[in-house]
Amino acid sequence: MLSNSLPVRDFDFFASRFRKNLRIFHNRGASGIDGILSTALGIASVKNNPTFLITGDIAFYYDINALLAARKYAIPLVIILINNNGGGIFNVLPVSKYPRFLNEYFITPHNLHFGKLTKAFGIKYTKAKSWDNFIQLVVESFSGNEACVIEIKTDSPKSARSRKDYWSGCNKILNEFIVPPKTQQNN
Ligand SMILES: Cc1ncc(C[n+]2csc(CCOP(=O)(O)OP(=O)(O)O)c2C)c(N)n1
Ligand SMILES: [Mg+2]
Repeated sequence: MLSNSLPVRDFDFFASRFRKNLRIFHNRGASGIDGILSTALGIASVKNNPTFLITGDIAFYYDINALLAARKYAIPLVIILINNNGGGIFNVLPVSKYPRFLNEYFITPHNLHFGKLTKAFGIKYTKAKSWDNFIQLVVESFSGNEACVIEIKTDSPKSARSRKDYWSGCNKILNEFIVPPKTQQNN
């Protein structure tokens, strides 16, 4: 399952088009970030295949009480928590031009310790130390029979800059291929 905000957008933009055996769920509706974890647990509780949730930190925190159900019913959901310490999406929206309001009212950084929070619910937790380590943790999680959280810490302003560079690089390449239509000459 994909959470709202950047996870669903990034998946849309960057997921491989060649892996067709994935089944994707999401609560699109009005793009709410509430109830994401509960929905994913509901899905994982009735599926036989490994089920993953890719979520941002604020969406995860909104519904963190659902971890109690995860433990009580031993639901084997693998939660991939992308922690950029707030609503990173706002760094790429027009509101990012208003630094006076951006942090306090939109990004809302919290500095929460998700390791401690997750463990307080009795849920297994690991933090990925590198990309290779992340892949290894995901592979290991396949064989688990209970919920677990794999946290990835990211730097939101840095990611916003990488996205900008990526898209301007794409524009540059595309512009080289697009021949502008010839302007009509008046005789
Ligand atoms: C219930 C609800 N409250 C508030 C919002 C407004 N909102 C949209 S994205 C977002 C931040 C989400 O942060 P996170 O889950 O960490 O994802 P990120 O933007 O960092 O990818 C908020 C608060 C919403 N969509 N739904
Ligand atoms: Mg976030």
